[in-house]
Amino acid sequence: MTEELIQTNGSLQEAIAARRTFAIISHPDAGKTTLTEKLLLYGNAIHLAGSVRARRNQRSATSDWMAMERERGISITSTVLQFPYKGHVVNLLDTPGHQDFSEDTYRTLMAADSAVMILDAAKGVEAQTRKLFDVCRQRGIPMFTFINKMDRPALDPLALLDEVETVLGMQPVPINWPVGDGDRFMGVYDRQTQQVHLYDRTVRNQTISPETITTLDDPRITQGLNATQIDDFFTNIALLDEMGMDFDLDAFLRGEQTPVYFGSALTNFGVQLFLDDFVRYAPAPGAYPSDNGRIDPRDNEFSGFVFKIQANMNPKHRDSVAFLRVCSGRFERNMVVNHARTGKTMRLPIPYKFFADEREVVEEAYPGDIIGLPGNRNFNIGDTISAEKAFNFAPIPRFAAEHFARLINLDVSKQKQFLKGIHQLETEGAMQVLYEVDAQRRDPILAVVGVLQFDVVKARLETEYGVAVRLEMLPHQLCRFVEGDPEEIAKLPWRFSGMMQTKDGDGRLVGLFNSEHEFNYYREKYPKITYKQMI
Ligand SMILES: Nc1nc2c(ncn2[C@@H]2O[C@H](COP(=O)(O)OP(=O)(O)OP(=O)(O)O)[C@@H](O)[C@H]2O)c(=O)[nH]1
Ligand SMILES: [Mg+2]
Repeated sequence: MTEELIQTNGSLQEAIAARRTFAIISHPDAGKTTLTEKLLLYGNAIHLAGSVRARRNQRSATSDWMAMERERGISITSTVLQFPYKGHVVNLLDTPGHQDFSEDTYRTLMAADSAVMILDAAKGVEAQTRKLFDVCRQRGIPMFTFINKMDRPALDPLALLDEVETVLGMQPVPINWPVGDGDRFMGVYDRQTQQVHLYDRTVRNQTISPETITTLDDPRITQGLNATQIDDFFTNIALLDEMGMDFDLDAFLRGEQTPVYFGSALTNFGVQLFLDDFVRYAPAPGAYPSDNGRIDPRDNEFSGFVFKIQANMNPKHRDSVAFLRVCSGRFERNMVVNHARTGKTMRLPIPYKFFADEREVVEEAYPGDIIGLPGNRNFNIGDTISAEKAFNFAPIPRFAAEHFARLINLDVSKQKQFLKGIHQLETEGAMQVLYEVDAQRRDPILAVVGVLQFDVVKARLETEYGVAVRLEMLPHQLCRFVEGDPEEIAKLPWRFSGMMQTKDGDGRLVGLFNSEHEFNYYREKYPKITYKQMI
């Protein structure tokens, strides 16, 4: 596990100033998990980097710990990793890129003070990157850009910058510039120090890449490049200076500028330069809005909110863990806190610090830190806990489900496990659970944002709860809370049209509609009924 965290027995202010809490976001496959792994390598938190899709006898990536993630080589759920680096405490959140899991990514972004957006150098700004970028914009958090996979044939770096500017409407400021690309990607030129960092590759890219630091007149820089590449490189770096593309920390913190780093997470080129700048420029933990005003991290009263719940992370610990972002004050083990939603108080005897699926009990935590609270404590995503006054941080919205399926337990003798499993997965926000009203069958109906969530629920019920299930897809595409006079609601042609009346866990009526078109038709025809978005 990680080396001991820097002892911050000093003031709360010092502890806050040392913290950097950020999420890595991008379109699927741009290299978030690979970069995470390499940041851990350079942060000395792991000694050998694993790969996302590991071959037998080879390490796999630390942050993709779930069996299905390792089998498919994709991230399904976000992962929390904490490690010390050069006098700072870094809290890193690796997120899934696939849009079917975007609700998880969204929740995780709520816990971050800044984000690193990764672009694939051959693809530029992709659809999902744009959506996640919008979320970061709404939260107003500053963003770094890492242009990854430079070890493959890449788009022209200037064209990539142009795309960031036009598509995302943010001024990109290249902090470094690539020397070559593809097989001829030698390293990067650091515009601030005017030094060139040339790297050598290592066996399976598992260890830190040896680096040569030199100046622009070193003939080794151009050895591997052809005449056009040499010409482009020198023309471009001169052009960037002429264009006055200089980094302005305040503009970055306001979200107007994004510093851009070129590199390759796979071969480790440019990773350390990025990490060093990251701890230097990324903001320390900021204030959060609540129904009790903005909560400043320097406030002496401890407070935080749950942004993620996850069970069965490690075969040794099959418990459910609520992940809490500390927002203000100092958290201490055994503290008694208010749980605003239930109005109860509780003691927190076992707070954990997480490193993917590994955990360690901590005695204290500070704003920006993420702690795991184990045991079934009736936590829901979005819950606030605080040491003195009870209040609520701004709620975390839910996404509207667009896919529905009946979930059938194939082994009746496992009914208890089945119910336990779906209750847990629903608490985690892996899906929403509905029950058909007046139906003969009591099979739950799962409502999800993306169909891959069905696969995850099925696989997790099988591996974590030992229950075999079958999913029966339903044709519905949209759901709404339906409210109003029951007689009026009964007039809707539920059976005739194939629409479905269901109830959620709180007993609220949820209508499933076959299409947006159908929904709009009935909404106009039965105006006395109120339809509410599930968000
Ligand atoms: N050539 C090259 N391949 C890379 C680089 N970074 C990542 N990859 C590969 O790209 C694939 C996807 O990488 P991941 O790190 O899993 O990407 P991700 O963004 O975490 O993907 P999701 O979490 O599923 O969205 C893997 O096969 C990586 O080995 C890079 O710098 N160069
Ligand atoms: Mg990943």
